[in-house]
Amino acid sequence: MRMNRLVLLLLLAVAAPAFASDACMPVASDGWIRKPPVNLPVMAGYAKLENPCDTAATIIAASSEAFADTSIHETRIEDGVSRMRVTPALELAAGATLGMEPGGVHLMLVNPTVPLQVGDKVSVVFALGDGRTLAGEFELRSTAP
Ligand SMILES: [Cu+2]
Repeated sequence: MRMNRLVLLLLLAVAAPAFASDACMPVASDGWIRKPPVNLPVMAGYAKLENPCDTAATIIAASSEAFADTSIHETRIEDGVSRMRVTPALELAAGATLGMEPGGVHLMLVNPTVPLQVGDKVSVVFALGDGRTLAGEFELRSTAP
């Protein structure tokens, strides 16, 4: 039952951006979500974002059916203290690769809408500045790979 629902969410997210399918798109790969050691409603997600196109792209938002709230954060050291803040936009230059990694840019995933366990896969949809969307698959893991 639970897996069926996740699969359905995944299919919906992949099927939605049906237009402009032949145009060059950035790619989100190697997505994973760190499951907190205790049952906290906040998780961090990471992925590799690549722009293989010859024009720049901008990621302006992220969302997931599996979480009530999803945002893009960046961790920075300010005055010796690690702080997170919401990133308004991620610029991906032509040909650029951006690693969302612990200690840097990450997804902040708040309040899961379905019970999530290690090994589950959820879809996260990134909104581009030009109106297109790109979906990435994120696997729940207990620690870093
Ligand atoms: Cu954060």
